[in-house]
Amino acid sequence: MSDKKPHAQPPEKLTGIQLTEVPKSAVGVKAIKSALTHIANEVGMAKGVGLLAKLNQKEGFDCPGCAWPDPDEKRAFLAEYCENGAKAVAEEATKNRVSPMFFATHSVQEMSEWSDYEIGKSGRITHPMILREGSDNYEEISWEDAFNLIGTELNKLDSPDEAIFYTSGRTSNEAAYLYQLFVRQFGTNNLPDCSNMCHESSGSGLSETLGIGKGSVTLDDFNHADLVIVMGQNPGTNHPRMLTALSDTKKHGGKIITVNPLPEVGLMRYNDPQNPLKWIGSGQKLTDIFLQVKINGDVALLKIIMKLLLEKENKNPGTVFDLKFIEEKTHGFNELIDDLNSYTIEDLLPQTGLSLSEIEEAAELIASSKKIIICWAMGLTQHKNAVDNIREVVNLLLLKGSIGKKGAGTCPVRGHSNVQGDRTMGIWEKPKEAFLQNLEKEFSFEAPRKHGYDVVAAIEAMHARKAKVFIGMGGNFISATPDTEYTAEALRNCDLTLHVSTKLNRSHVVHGKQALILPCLGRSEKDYQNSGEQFVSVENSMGVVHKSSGHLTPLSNELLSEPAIVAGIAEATLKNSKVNWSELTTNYDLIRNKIENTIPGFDKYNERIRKKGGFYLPNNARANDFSPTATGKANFTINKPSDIQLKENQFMLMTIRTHDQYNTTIYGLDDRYRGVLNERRVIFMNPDDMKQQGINKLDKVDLISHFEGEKRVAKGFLALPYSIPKQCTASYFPEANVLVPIKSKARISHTPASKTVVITVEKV
Ligand SMILES: Nc1nc2c(c(=O)[nH]1)N[C@H]1C(S)=C(S)[C@@H](COP(=O)(O)OP(=O)(O)OC[C@H]3O[C@@H](n4cnc5c(=O)[nH]c(N)nc54)[C@H](O)[C@@H]3O)O[C@H]1N2
Ligand SMILES: Nc1nc2c(c(=O)[nH]1)N[C@H]1C(S)=C(S)[C@@H](COP(=O)(O)OP(=O)(O)OC[C@H]3O[C@@H](n4cnc5c(=O)[nH]c(N)nc54)[C@H](O)[C@@H]3O)O[C@H]1N2
Ligand SMILES: [Mo]
Repeated sequence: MSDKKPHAQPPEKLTGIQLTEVPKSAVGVKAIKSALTHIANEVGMAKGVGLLAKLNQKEGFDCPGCAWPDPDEKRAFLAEYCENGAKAVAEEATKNRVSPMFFATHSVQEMSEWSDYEIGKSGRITHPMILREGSDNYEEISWEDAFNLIGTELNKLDSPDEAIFYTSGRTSNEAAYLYQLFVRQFGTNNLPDCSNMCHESSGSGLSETLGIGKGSVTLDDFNHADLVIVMGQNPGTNHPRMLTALSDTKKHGGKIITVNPLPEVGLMRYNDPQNPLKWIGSGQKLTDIFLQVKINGDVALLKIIMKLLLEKENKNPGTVFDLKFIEEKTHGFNELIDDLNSYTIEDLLPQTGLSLSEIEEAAELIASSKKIIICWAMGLTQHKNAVDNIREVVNLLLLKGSIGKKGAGTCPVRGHSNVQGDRTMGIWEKPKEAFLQNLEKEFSFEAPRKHGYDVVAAIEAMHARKAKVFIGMGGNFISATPDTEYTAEALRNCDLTLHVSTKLNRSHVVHGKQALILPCLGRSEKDYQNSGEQFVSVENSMGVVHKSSGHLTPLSNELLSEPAIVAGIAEATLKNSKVNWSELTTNYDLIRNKIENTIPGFDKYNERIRKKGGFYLPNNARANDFSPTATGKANFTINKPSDIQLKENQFMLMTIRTHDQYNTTIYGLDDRYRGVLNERRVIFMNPDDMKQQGINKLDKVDLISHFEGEKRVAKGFLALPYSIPKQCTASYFPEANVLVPIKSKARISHTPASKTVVITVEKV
């Protein structure tokens, strides 16, 4: 093998940018055209349309796109999908195949020189593959040999804590449950997951304040809200079906405030995809008040809003705050008021980049609204003070009594389609004692108590050779994680890296001494086990657990389901397990029975999961009960604005998604809603900042991140003037991940701070 190491970063090559006007509204004809083009190219039209008809229907399969819920009642035939859901399905059902012949033809080094787009478009993996030590090409391996090799490597470790078991968020409840059970029987809680990089800050902030780490609203609440505030989220791209819910809020007379450094098109105007008469034209206005906040200015903004509300409340007591709710249900109100009084608006204002009059207008609307929903995603959760962001959101809702009642509450909008379910199933490095005890009782073993590594700690452990085997249940670890070069060293330090995957990705080429790829069935495919055809279940962003049944014939006879793969690994590894792994996977009802016996909320799981639309899990915050918190009440908390000080010529960089990607899977090279076509290596900048730096439109620049005296460089980006606050910039994930320092993470949740990267921009 050559000394050259396979590339962990996408190549620096530019692809030929074209700029267009930023569209005025989202969805509409272009979205439908784009969806159909992806379907036609990847899957073929006839099969593709059949697939879409099954998507998110009560008898169909769950969209692998996002975790936005389906309507409880009416579901339009052929309409519960969106442009990006169609792209997600097209990616999975693609005609392209990565076969043993493909691997024989393309070395690991060669594939690492391709862009993520090219890697992904190679297609679905058809056979289990192994990269042997010293070899530059993957070769076929039997399932049995693969399982035995894994068992041998795991049992060779000095301690079970030397293995890392990562999970991405597409894994079904059934597979996730078996996986965590196997890992705990093996003897570790090293179960980091994509959630650590995603909504962990929401979980941390919400559990402490409201006693549940999940959101409290249901889809129907959007029909009853006076006001929906959307913070740090781009639903037009990442949760397109949410636009229907926002549109419903408007239809019922509610208002929308958007808080975002970018005027994301989808939030501004929208054409209803389910009403063809409305596909053309300028669409419906969604956002009533747009607060173009500076990156990481949210705590400062929320504090100003709460100070303005306090002023109004003091003038007319009982008209702004819900005093009865505060008195009966909450803890720490006086401390919050003292904290608010310790700040002045003048001190806070510069962090927001907004004028006081803009904030006053928003505060007025909040003051007069009784039922408020606050939605958020990565714009709030990926900062050093991300947990503060979430807790400050909760403070505002509590002041208004906007929780635990119809039309009001918390709405952290989840990403991966089953990321919430995976956590419910025990994919967590910090399991609760009661959960472990239930497992022990049901399966007669001693579960480990020591907390495991989260994503950042896992990378550091592999880097230090404290962990030597990496197993990924889905996902694309090298491209999703921060500090690409550091993480690559960590993975290369491993004795074995193993990925259970559907499609080829960069993590397959940045590998340990030996590497395995185990190909699995996708959501859209039928899953046959000994007792016949199986279905799986998933939990959406609003805590509804429902069924998902594949529709397509599996692309290769060699694929196994995720539960079957876990069972295979478990049997080859565990010598004294009392679990009959292969029997459990003959019929997933048996796994669901075990879930019912060990996890609260799943009574009569097998019966209720067969009901159309599934069932809601219990949710104390929704039920206006905060007894699970430490104080037994909903807690007000004291939070800190950003403490990042930019030096002269420094900028804040947020790493975001284009309209044409699913995390690290690149569907295409366009970001249509931001007017950028055929190029991903761009940086959006404020036009005045560009002038000041002497940077012209489309100049080539290098991005250099600065953290505790360390520098990291991403080369060759095109500068684009854009509507973004001063000193704020944006670039795309995963190209910019190399700039995110491993140690730059949120307090408490440890989520990488991928939205607050301090950079300088240097003209090449
Ligand atoms: N098509 C598609 N769908 C997806 C995904 C995908 O990649 N593609 N990914 C899925 C996953 S896993 C997730 S987690 C979600 C992600 O969904 P989003 O969170 O919507 O995704 P991002 O692109 O990270 O966008 C973050 C948004 O926050 C804003 N923002 C950034 N920093 C700040 C800040 O400091 N304050 C405020 N107020 N706003 C800020 C950005 O301008 C941007 O609009 O989407 C899920 N759905
Ligand atoms: N800089 C920066 N970094 C980020 C983010 C950011 O905003 N900025 N966002 C973060 C967030 S929110 C998240 S959630 C993570 C995402 O991190 P991951 O979940 O690790 O990444 P994905 O790109 O979603 O994983 C895609 C891969 O999953 C595999 N796959 C797809 N479907 C299936 C399936 O059904 N089963 C199995 N076994 N495998 C499957 C395919 O092989 C595909 O290549 O990235 C994080 N990283
Ligand atoms: Mo995510």
